[in-house]
Amino acid sequence: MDCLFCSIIKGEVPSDCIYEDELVYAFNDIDKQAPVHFLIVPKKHIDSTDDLEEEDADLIGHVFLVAKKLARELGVTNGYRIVNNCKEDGGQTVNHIHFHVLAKRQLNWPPG
Ligand code: D5M
Repeated sequence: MDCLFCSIIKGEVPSDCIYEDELVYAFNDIDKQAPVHFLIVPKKHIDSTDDLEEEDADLIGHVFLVAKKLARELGVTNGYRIVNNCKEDGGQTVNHIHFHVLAKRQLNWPPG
């Protein structure tokens, strides 16, 4: 199976990595939508949020704690947004679950 984010995690495709541990890989988004915009990607290949199982609960909790830690380390002091696009109507374009973290500008609501 060809998966862009699996290739990035393996180092086969270059990325601007900002953090890695045994469970997740984080790198700056190539199509930056805010002064801070990075992706946190579980190393386990899961297609989307709609494909999560009970056993993935701790992994997804870990993603959010890494988001908080990295936001602090990047000097984010005024809040941030964590986005997960799920499947076609959710706007997902890469079919490996990932979480966008956006910060350092006022983000609008509702999303488009
Ligand atoms: O978001 C998929 C995101 O992945 C989108 O914001 C662009 C980003 N992307 C795609 N290819 C790369 C590479 N090679 N490096 C960094 N970022 C990348 P989605 O939620 O699926 O629409």
